Amino acid sequence: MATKVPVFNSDCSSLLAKYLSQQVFSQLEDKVTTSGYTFKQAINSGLVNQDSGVGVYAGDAESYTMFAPLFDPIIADYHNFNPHDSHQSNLHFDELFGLNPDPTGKYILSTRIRVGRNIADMPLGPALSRQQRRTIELQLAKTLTGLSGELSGNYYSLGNIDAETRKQLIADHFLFKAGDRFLDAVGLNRDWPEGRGIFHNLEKTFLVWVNEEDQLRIISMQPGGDIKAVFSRLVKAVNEIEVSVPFLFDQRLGYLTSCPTNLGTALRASVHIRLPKLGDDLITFKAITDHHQLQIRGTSGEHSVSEGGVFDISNKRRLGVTEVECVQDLYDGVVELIEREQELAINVDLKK
Ligand code: ADP
Ligand code: ILO
Repeated sequence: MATKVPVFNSDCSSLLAKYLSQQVFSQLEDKVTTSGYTFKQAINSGLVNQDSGVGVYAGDAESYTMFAPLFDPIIADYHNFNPHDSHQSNLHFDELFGLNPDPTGKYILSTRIRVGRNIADMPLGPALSRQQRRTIELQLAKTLTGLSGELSGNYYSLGNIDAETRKQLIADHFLFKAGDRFLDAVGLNRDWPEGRGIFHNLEKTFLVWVNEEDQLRIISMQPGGDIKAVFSRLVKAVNEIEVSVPFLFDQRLGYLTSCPTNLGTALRASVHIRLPKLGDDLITFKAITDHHQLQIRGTSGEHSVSEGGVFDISNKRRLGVTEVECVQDLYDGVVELIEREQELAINVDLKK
């Protein structure tokens, strides 16, 4: 007799719960990829964490084909991308329209753009062995410390960073947190902290996270709202790293990442922006972010809350759109958010 499909809590709204039918579960429950990643591992995070938005992770490139009866509808739903759509890349930052949506610096505290990357011919993080993770760390530390000019910096293995410095790096938004329960449930925290680390230049405007959710998170960030400057530094870094590190890429799905939300461009362009009035008018706030396909996160990243009226606003779609379009979405949305925030502030003043 077929095993019964897992039951979700009544308030669970993950894409896993939406698309894991009895038929899909029966079709996939015993499947294992060649790197030994099982379907049960792929769905475990969403079962353990019923507050997941998505709930699944891939363990390797093959997960995206073998588990397609579940993954394809999740990808289509999240990215508005259908199985026959194709993905195009465009990293020509000069094609971005607009420079700084907040030239006086009243609203935008900082801008950050990151891409996720993984290494060709390697499993993704959830299925990596301890030895593979160590090999990747060594390879990346060597490549990154060979960069020059504005990109030159040092690599710090997580285990060698003292607790105080680590805490400060996280508080300053430069370093990933430990113990993420979503990653934990898919085995992404195995052997922690071994094999993980951070590379950064002196100014901390260019950073690379090694072996967190993806093998590389390439990050460009700086105070203020000069989105184009941040984007151009990111493109430069990605192009230089790619010369020595072949990235895992798929014709249909673009850059492959362990979480399906990051497929395609794997790019998240965000601003930390102070919007106290819109923060008190969530209906208007959400209407604008939905219109521009933007996501609202808290001040300390995903699954965190907003502090002092500061929000993390970023592009939601990453697949089936180019890198330039992802960043343009952020730019256009931020312009409208600032206009609306100003109008709300004037209305409040008039009522006084
Ligand atoms: P990711 O960007 O990798 O999807 P998170 O949402 O966890 O992951 O964010 C990682 C870190 O980057 C967090 O500390 C978050 O506050 C910080 N961050 C994101 N956007 C910005 C920004 N525009 N300015 C400063 N820090 C940011
Ligand atoms: N698995 C989590 C996170 C999804 C998207 N975020 C990241 C960091 N990939 C969830 O389903 O909510």
